[in-house]
Amino acid sequence: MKFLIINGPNLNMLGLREPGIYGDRNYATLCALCEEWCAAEGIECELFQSNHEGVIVDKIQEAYDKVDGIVINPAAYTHTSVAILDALKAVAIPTVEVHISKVSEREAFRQVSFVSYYAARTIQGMGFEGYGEAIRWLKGYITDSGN
Ligand code: CA2
Repeated sequence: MKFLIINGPNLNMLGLREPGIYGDRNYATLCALCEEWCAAEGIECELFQSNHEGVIVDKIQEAYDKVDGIVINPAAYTHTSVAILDALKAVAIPTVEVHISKVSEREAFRQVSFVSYYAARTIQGMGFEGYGEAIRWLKGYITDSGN
């Protein structure tokens, strides 16, 4: 089983600012943890980060027929991007949306998610551990549904 883990704009800056919201660990630590969590489940994983909407759309399209599951934190594009939603729908790969912070308790604009219209589950407010929860849950979802 292979997962693609996508992180959107500014997540490469984790740990540098706003530790009260996103914690004090950096993006390299998040990647190492995701690799560990996937390895523990016997899942091959590819990590990808981009600050550009079209590049994320291209990456999702390239995953068609090559990847079994997608874990995505679209960051700010969560709240604006119909293009990322449409790309996920186009490739029809089982997907979990993750947010480090509890977006439902933040500004009104963060409470809108286009990606949620497609994602099988949204995990928020669990910090980095939310990616681990997403990886384990998505494996079970794919296995149980024969996806
Ligand atoms: O809680 C999340 O994971 C978010 O997806 C993170 C995004 C934000 O736009 C979403 O509303 C919620 C922000 C990503 C990174 O932002 C940073 C800000 C300052 C310093 C480092 C990263």
